[in-house]
Amino acid sequence: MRILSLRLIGALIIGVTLVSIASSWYEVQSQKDSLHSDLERKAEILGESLARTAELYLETGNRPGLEQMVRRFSNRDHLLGMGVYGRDGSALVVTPGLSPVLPGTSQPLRDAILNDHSQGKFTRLGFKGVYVSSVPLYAANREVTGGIIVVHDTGYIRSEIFRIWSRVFIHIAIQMLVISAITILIVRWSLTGPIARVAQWMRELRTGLHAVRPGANDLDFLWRLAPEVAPLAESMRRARAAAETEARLRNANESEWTAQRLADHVRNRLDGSSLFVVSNREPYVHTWRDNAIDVSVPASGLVAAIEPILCACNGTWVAHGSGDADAETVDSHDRLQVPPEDPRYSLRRVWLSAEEEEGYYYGFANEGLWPLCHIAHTRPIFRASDWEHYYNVNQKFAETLVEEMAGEAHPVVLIQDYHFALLPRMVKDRLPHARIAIFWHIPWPNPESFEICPWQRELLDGLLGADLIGFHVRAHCINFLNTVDRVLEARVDWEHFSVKRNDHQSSVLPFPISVEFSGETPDIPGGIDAAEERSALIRELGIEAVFIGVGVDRVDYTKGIIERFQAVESFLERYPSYQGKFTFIQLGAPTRSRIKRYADFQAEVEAEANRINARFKRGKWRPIVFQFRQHNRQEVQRYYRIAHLCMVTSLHDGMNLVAKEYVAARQDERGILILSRFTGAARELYDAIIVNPYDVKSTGEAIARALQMDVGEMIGRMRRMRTSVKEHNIYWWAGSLIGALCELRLEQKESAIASIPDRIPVEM
Ligand code: GDG
Repeated sequence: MRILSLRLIGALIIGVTLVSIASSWYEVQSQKDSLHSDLERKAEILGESLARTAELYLETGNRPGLEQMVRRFSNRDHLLGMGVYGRDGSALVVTPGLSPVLPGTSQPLRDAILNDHSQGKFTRLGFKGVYVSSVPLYAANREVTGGIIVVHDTGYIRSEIFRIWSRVFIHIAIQMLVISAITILIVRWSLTGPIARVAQWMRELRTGLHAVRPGANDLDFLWRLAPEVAPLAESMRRARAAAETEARLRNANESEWTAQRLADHVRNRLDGSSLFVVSNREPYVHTWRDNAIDVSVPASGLVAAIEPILCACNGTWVAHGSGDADAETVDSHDRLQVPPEDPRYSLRRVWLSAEEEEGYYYGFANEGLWPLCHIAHTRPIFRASDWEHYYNVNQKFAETLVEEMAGEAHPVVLIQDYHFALLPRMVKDRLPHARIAIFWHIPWPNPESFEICPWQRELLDGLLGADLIGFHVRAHCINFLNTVDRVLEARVDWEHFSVKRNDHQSSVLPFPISVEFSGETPDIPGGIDAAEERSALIRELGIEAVFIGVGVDRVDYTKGIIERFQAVESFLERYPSYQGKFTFIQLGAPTRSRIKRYADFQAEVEAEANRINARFKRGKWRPIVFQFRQHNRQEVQRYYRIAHLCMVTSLHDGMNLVAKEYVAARQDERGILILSRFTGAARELYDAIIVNPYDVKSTGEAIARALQMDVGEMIGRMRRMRTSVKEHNIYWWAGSLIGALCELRLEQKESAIASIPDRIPVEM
């Protein structure tokens, strides 16, 4: 930095000095010219006037007068002296001391006499600069009788020029000082300071201290560097956290699953094979915002679990390109490398027309299969046109996958969810050597419910193209096997939980999904007091409350939101002392609003909240706060951290991640989970208060029980639930699923059973 300062200062000084000297030189020159012409004019006037006087003296023969004049005008006002000469150049009278240097034969005098014209010339007399002017002398008859020489000392002009240059050099010196000072200050403030702070930040990150990110101003100066530094810093932080966790686990001899462990495990299992993941929703969405392209990651545990695997094995994720700027960010093969800040795997986007999306996604998947699989008393709608789109879109994904897998000796395919029931068969028929798993995230109903679907055979046959079919819980596996048994010609092996159809075997196994669990995630700042944070949040909401309950859901009719509100109403009725004290906050993310049933349901939820609020509210207190908008992950975490209780009252749910997220967020081991028995999570989180959401009154009682629970019991329950989620986190889920799929491939059937997760939840 010192060298940079010196260079900057040197360059500025040289530049400014050159400019100053050039402009001063120009100024000096014009000043000099003006002094010269001033002197010429003065000398001419004086010469003329002295000549006229001398002529008079000569005419009258008054020599003493002439001598007196010469004496008087010598050595005054820059005048060195003068001489009066005859026509032949003989000196008549000359200032004493000048006669040796002013001969009558001097060129200017001769020129003046001969040409009958005054002459002037700047010259030197010895070391002295002088101006010599010569004027002819006339007789009365206008004949030239001689000449007069007047000599001015030009030393005063040199002094003046010297003075100007001195002033210029003083100015330049002052400028140099000022420029140096300003440059040093600018370098300090704008360069050295920010760089030192960023360096300090990097040092803290490297050494693992609590790193304080420099302010926006510092990073603003390093704007080109900032986008690189921030992810680098984040990667370092993550790498350090992962390494610390690994070390901790090694020391504690624990076997907690981490992203790193999952990546190693899967890389091992894949043994060089490539992994292909298919889902409807993509992991990165590009959208236009303020004339710039913005990239976002949909809030989903799936991305967290799948991404480390794909990064580790350089895999491919195939998904619907749904962002309005998605097309602008792919290459000519509709691919792009992600994550954007550290590209490690390929995202292949599949484009769907508005009609295809309407029929396949909104229609068949969400108006047909979703209510069909969730027994939540909403009638499924099956339209032939939707089915056609569903079939065609599955076909489109199959073609894309086959294209992506071209030349792969042992591709491994992991298909996500009910949007792609037909895909396993479509891919298996074309690439029999591919190992295919599909994970069904929603429940599988009993055969009687499923058989109302006009295309039940096609769906089952499509799914049975997979080598492995995963559900959250064993009960859904059993329902699926029962459905197959009833509908298709296939051999169901109840001992091994598998189906053999046309010589192809599919294992049907439970893999209970989970969430990330980390002692300290970046979203959860340590050391924040829940009570303080709760008071702050209550203030922000502009309400008054002492006890807080929270619910976090997409506003979906399967989630039991209305039943939950009614349970709050029942609780307040039966425990009036909590009126004015207990507030239930529902974070409701808008979802599938284009479907009429969803739009109606969202209005019903709003109306129910309003009805209950109108009945009980007083002052600033309200029993229900319904926030119908998407919240970001940090906001959701904040609500989890401050809530005395969390309510998950789904009427039917494959797993329900909110229940596990609430548990994972409670580092303080406080808080009570009220959990519907109709969720997959209820089969793992025994220490929640398990409720039947259809029984409004007893769900209301559960709220009272939660609020009145002894702290010791609360901590005990939460601690046990946290241990369960920690041991069976999202990485464990992904590791088990892919591990099982890879085992199937290597040793077929027997090994698949060997790799079933060691803790299959007990059937209800
Ligand atoms: C299916 C199955 C199964 C909700 N609102 C906001 C928000 N969320 C997040 C929650 C949670 C996720 O959405 C919802 O998880 P659920 O498990 O309740 O699931 P579904 O969307 O119905 O998903 C379900 C799941 O697949 C996984 O297999 O468990 O049974 O139905 O993570 O936190 N997230 C943010 N803002 C919100 O407003 N950021």
